[in-house]
Amino acid sequence: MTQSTVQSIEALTQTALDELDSIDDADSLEQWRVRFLGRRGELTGILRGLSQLDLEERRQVGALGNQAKSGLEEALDRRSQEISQARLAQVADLERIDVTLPGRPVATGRLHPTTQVVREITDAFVAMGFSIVEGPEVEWDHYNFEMLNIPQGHPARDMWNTLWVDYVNEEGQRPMLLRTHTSPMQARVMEQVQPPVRVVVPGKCYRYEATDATHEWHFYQVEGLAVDEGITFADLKGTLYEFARRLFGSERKVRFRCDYFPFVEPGVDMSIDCFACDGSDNSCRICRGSGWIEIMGAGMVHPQVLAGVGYDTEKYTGFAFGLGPERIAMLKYGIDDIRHFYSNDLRFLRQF
Ligand code: 2NM
Repeated sequence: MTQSTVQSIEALTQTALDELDSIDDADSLEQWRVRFLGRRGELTGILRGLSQLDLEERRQVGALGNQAKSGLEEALDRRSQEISQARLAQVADLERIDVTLPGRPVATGRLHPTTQVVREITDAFVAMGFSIVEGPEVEWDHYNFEMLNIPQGHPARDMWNTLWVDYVNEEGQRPMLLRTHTSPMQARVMEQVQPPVRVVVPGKCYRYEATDATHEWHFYQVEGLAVDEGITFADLKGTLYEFARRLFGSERKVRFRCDYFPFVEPGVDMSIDCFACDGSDNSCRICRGSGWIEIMGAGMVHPQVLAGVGYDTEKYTGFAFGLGPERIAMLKYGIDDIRHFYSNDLRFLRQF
């Protein structure tokens, strides 16, 4: 009896130690502990049978059993430590950063070339005391045309091929449209505030037009307006000259010629001298040998427009101007087709 109990304790200890060697996770380790050392475990089972032995045998086998038990407990502690150390090493390995690897590039966005040029233009006028205001892209005929001295049936309406909103009022008219220029906002400003007024209005405009290299059906405009007592054509010239030098270089010359816009009188267009050639190159891509590049329209605000917003035309005069930022960007960067701006081709956009 004693002999077989001793043998089974030894065999059990050996089995337990053998199995412990192949355990490498905490869950299996706990199962092992329950199986061999738990209250209903195999070693406990053997030791419980001791009560049937006589006193001397019980003492001997009991001592052996306790020895086996503490041996297994030590082995368990050791294995448990080995397992958690291995686990820590594994985690450290996963988290190790190889600082010699090349970095992953962060893809950054950028401002659209139109936005960049719009800001460059408005910055120039802000520096001269103008404020920036913005208005709605869906407008009333009233602000887009009527208030700007372009009544219904006026032949000048043909200058703007309009996209009308499909809304018909009680009189059977379509009074709503996509603004064809940003000037309706100038009318809104004048309606709201008395002079002095100095504003620039950047924004998107729409025209019902076939597109080609120099025409888009939607495009941006920056328009400006200054109204005060004693404003003259000299103020217009000085302001726009300063603008031209700031955008195209301090050595620029400017030229004004007569032009027609129904909301101004007199109306002009302004050109700068060609920065690509001296005007003698008939094949110059920019000026085609003329030596001049037209960059904007302008004029003295028509008294009819001033009166329309309730200004005292005996007291106040003003000048206004309008230009296309895409055209300015095309000149500055040598872009040959306006359609590049809104085709969303990253090969184009990433160049700016
Ligand atoms: C241009 C050319 C000339 C202009 C006029 C006005 C307003 F509202 F004051 F009458 N706003 N913008 C104007 C004048 C615009 O663009 C080529």
